[in-house]
Amino acid sequence: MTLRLSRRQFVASAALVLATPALGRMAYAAPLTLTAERRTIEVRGKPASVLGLRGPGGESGLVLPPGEAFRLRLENRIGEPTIIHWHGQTPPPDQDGVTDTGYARPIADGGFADYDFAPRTGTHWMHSHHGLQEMRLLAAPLIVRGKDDLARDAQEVTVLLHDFSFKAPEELVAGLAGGMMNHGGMDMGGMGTMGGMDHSAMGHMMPGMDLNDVEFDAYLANDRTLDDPQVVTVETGGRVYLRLINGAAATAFWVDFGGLTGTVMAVDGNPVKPVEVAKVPLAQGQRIDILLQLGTDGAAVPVLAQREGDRARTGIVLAPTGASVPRIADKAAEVAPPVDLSLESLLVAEGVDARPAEVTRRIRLTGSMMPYVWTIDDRSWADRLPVAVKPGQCVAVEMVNESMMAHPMHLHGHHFDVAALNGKPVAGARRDTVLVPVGGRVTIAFDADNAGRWLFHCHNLLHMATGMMTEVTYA
Ligand SMILES: [Cu+2]
Repeated sequence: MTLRLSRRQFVASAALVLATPALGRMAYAAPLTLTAERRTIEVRGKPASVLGLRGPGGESGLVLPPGEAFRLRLENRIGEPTIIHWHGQTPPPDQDGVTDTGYARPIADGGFADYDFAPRTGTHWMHSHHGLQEMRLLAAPLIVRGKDDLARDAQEVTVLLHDFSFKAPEELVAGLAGGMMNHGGMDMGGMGTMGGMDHSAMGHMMPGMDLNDVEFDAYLANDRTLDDPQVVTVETGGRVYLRLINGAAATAFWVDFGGLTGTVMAVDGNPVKPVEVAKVPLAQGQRIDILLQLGTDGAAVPVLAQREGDRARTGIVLAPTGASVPRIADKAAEVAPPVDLSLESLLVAEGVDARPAEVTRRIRLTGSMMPYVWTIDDRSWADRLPVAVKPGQCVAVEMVNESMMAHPMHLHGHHFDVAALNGKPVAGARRDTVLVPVGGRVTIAFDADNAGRWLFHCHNLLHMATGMMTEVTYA
C-alpha cells in the first residue's frame, strides 16, 4: 500500500484497533451470514419473483460497525450458481467476488464461500457479477460505518435504486441484440413526452446520442415504487444523512430532495469537500452521501430519483411524525436531461494528496446500438488488451468516449482520483465509478497498490455483458 491511498485509513484503523482490541471478535463469535435467495416483492400491485441478499438480522444487505472485519459466509440459495462482488471494497483479488479473472469459481446452488478482509468505510453495495442476475435485483447496500458516522448528529437513511422489468433479462437482451429496441435518442416513454420536453433538456442532447436502451416496467427505491413508497419517520427540524446508491442495471438518475438543498459529503464512500446542491446526478454503480437539514414546518420531504431522458421517477418519503404524506406521481412534469459532469466538476476530495501520475494510458470507449455491441478500443472482453501496469506506479487512464451512449466506468480493487474532465486538470473526487459522457474525456489516476488482475468495465450491465470490459493487471 502506498501512503497516498492509505495514510488516513491506516491511522483511523490503527486507532480503532487500539481502542477496541477484541470487540469485533467478541460481538461475532461466528462469522456473519449473508444469504443470496429468492424473494417476492410487489411492483405496481403485481407480485414479482426476484433475487436478494439477506443479512444476518433479516435485513437487505449489511451494515458493519466501525473497526469490524468483513468476515462473513455467503450462502447461495437462489437455485443457480452465483458470485457476489463487494462494490467499493478493495480486498485481495481472490475475494473480489468475480469469476472472470480466474481467482474464484461460481458458488453452486446450496454452496457457500467465506470472506475475511479489512473493509473500506463508506456507502458501498454488493451485487451479482454473474450473468444478468443484477437485473433480477441480486443487489443490496453494504454500509461500513466509520468514526465520523458515530460522531454525526443525523439519522442515517439508505436508498438503493433499481430499474425493474417483469420480463426475464435474457428476453430484454435478446430484444436489444435483435435490434428491437428503440434507439431514436430517447426511450419510448420519453418519445411520448417529447412535446413536453423543455429546451434545457434538449440543449444537452447531441445528435444521434442515446440515453436509455431498455424500456423497464418500473423504477424502485428500496424495492418500492411511488404507488407505495417507503415512508421513513424522521424528526422535525432534524438532520438526515442520506446514503444514495444507484444499483440500477441500465439507468442513470437525477436525485432531488423535494425542494430542499442538501450537502454532498461523500461519493463512492470517499469524503469530499462539502458542496450545496438541489439535485445530483447518479450513474449506475455510483453512490453519494447527502446531509439534509429538515425544516421546522413538520412537512414531509420526498427524495425523488428521476430517470435521465424521461419523466419516470421513484423515491422515498421522509416524514416527521404526524406529517401528511402526499401522493407523488411517478412521472415528473418535465423530462430530465442526461446526467452529466456538472457535479463532478465541483467535487474535491477531502484529505487526499494526489501525486502526479508516472504513466498515462489512453482507452477509447467504443461500440454501437446497431449491432448491439459495446467495446473498449473496439475490443470485447474475449479479445481484450489488458491495461498492464507495474506495482507501485501511479497510473493515469484517460477514457475517451467515442460512442453515442454515456458509460459509467468502474475499476475493481482500487479507488481512483478524478484527475481531468474533458482535458481540464482537476483535483477531483476519489471514486470507484465515474461517468464518461457522450463525446467526453475523463482521466482517472490510481496507485497500483493491490496487485492482481482487476476488472475494469462499464457499469451499464448490458454494455458490460456485450463486451465493454477489460482488466488492469500487475504482478
Ligand atoms: Cu456503457
